[in-house]
Amino acid sequence: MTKPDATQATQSVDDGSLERTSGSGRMEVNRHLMFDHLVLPEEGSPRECFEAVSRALRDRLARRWMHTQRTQDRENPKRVYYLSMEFLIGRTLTNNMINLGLDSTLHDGHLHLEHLAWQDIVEAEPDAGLGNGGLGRLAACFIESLATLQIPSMGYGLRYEYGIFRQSIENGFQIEQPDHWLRNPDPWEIARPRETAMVSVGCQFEWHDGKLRAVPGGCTHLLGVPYDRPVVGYGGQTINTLRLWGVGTPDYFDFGEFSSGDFVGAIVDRVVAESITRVLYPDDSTRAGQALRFVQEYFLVTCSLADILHRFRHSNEDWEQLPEKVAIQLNDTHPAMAVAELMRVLVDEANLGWKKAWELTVGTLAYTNHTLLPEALEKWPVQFFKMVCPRLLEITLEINRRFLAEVETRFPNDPVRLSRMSLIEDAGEQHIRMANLAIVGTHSTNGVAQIHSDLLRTRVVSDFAEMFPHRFNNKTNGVTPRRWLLSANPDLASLITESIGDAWIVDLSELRRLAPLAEDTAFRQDFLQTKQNAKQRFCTWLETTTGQQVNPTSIFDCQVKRIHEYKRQLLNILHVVVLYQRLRENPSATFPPRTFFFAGKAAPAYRLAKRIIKLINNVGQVINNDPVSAGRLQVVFLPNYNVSLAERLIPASDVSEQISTAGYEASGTSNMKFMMNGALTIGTRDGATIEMAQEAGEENFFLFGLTAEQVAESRPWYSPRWHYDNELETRAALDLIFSGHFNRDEPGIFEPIRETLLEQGDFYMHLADLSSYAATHQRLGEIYTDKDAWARAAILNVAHSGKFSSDRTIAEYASEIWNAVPCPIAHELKEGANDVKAQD
Ligand code: 26V
Repeated sequence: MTKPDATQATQSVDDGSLERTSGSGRMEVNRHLMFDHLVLPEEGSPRECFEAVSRALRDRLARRWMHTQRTQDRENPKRVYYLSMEFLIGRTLTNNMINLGLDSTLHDGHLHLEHLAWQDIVEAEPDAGLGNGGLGRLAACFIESLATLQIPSMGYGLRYEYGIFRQSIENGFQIEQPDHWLRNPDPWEIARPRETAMVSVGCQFEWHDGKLRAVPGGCTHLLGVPYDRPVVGYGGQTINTLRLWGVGTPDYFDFGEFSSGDFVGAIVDRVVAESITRVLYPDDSTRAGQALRFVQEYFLVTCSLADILHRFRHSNEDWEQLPEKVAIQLNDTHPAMAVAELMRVLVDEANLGWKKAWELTVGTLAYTNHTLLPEALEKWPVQFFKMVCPRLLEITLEINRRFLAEVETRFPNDPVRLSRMSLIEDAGEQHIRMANLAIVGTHSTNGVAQIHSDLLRTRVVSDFAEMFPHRFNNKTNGVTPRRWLLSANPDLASLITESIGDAWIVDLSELRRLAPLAEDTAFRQDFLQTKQNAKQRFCTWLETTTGQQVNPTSIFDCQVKRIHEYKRQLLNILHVVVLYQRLRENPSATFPPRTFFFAGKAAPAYRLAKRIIKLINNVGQVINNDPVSAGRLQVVFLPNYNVSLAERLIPASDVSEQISTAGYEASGTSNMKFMMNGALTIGTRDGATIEMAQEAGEENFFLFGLTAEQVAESRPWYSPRWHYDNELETRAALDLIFSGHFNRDEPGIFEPIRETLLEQGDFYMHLADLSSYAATHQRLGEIYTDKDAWARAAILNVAHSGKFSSDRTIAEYASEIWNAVPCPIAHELKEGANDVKAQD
């Protein structure tokens, strides 16, 4: 390798167009290694090389990014804002390279960083795990699709210094460790201190000369500092922004106390205030009853609205135009305070008058619901509002007063309805019902799969659907095929492109053209070979990183998602025990070898979910080592499930487990990723799985179990005991588990699970579905041994997965909720050369 010198570096960088990169790409990277890290290229560590490659890439996209923003400013189109407490981004480097069209030019053989494998550089980037699960990952897929569709848009979220906790498994138990993902500087973020927003906390107001004024001394002020991340659309034309807010405190923070002499108190307050964006809440189902979470939500809403309205005012004179120029989507109720905050700005600051302000607020905001679990519907103590944002409480109470008057007019003499629909829950401590506020204060409420939208309308908030039938609609979720197929599974992506061209990358419905190839023997062979290669790659990775060995010819059966009772990992492991029992009773029984992969995190406070993790690990420990099952049944719990692990595992999977109690999984999105990657689904009729089976044809699917209606109907009389008493295999499996077979040295540890299943009514109806689940698995195993039949069904699944692209979902949001259209960005050819020159 030649030694770089500064002259060589600066001379060569002027040929940096996005389209032709190989030679100069190396020099840009070398330059960053030298000037940012003071190391020679051959000495760069994986982390240093990652930063240098990322910075070189960021240099390349900077002009396009600015150009996108300038074009959007000039054209003043309608902009879409996606407000979310979570963005589960994962890694950024590979994704941005692919979307910029640079994947084959910057890495292997071009960078001349021969001392490192490209994969080591990629893996030096930590996952940005700023989300809990599906809701956060959906937000990340959506902003990528918005950029790909060239829709002027921005994501707004929080810059948590600690993302979702790192999970390790010790003696079968989940251990949580902090995820300090920002320990090293992140090349993908750019701080924008000049666009800092001011947030006031705890302000009291008084009327003064007919205007509302903050009472002096009664407020604390926080700063919202924007950190921007580029969101590169496929093709690299549009580069939108994800703006994450970090908290800061002004220099005069708590000056009152400071000057009165309490120096230490003032510093402590500052430290407390600066913790607001420290950590992501790790609970994806039950409301963590903590004021800090409330302040986080308030902080996101006030910073983002101030920023959005500032941008709006910059290009528009008239507030009347707000709904024509701005669409704000609320990702769940987490940012639902936006209803009250937007009213505050329009009434108190713009002096518009209540009626006009309300019309503009409802016209601008829209709300997406992501859960049917009643315990996950947010309710905030009125006391929190009083302490943090008393003006928003006044406004919310006024919204409620006017709304209930309207309800009374429509449905006179129905006090029970009034109390159900009220924004205030009055049982004991008063709470604000955030879902009610979100429905009343927006023009659209959508669910995330057809069944979920239907249940939302007919069961969960039926009073509201009766009141505002036109506001309710469905937007079935989708995932971005760039990350989840093109990038995660390059072999399958190439096979597809060789067969039908590459239009599928931006129009996933093109995959339909694969359907006839399901009958083509050579294609089936290639398809199976691609899967086998992916499995082999996964095994090699697993062995080199953990030492664990897995049989690459076994069926890879995967359930990867948050650990939650309704998702029923317990049903899966019960079935594994049923299979084990069969082998114990009949060691010569034949079935194809299976590996059951589990991965997922349990909320740290969710005791039963953590006990389910322990059960899975203990069952694995015994089954993997028992001569009767070893080599035929294997259970693998992969620790620390995150986006990057999903990208490795999903391409290698044969079977996707989507086995929630019907009526509880709003949509699911990993189900779609598995389908695109050629796994077959075993699942209940729940969430988007129903629509997937409709697309693929039920004959290419393994559906089982009670439907949502049957679950609801049978609740009153359902008896898990009946199944225990009458189903031999069910009883044998439960008896084996609760006899202590899997916990010889840990007596009683699975007692909470026994109680849930057999004493406390088995709320999620595991035992109701176990026998049909086992029978369906039996059929699945038989079909797996018929390679042609399996390949045919898997190809047809891929071919019919087109509907589940987030491009389709976003196009529907754009036309049916936001009324937003693309704003194409024209780039001069070769402007990349100037990009780099400009810095010299
Ligand atoms: C609630 C809370 C409460 C406070 C602490 C933090 C936190 C975080 C999340 C939630 C609500 C989670 C709802 C959710 O994740 N729903 C999932 O959304 C996916 C995308 O629409 C969907 O595919 C899944 O079926 C659904 O469970």
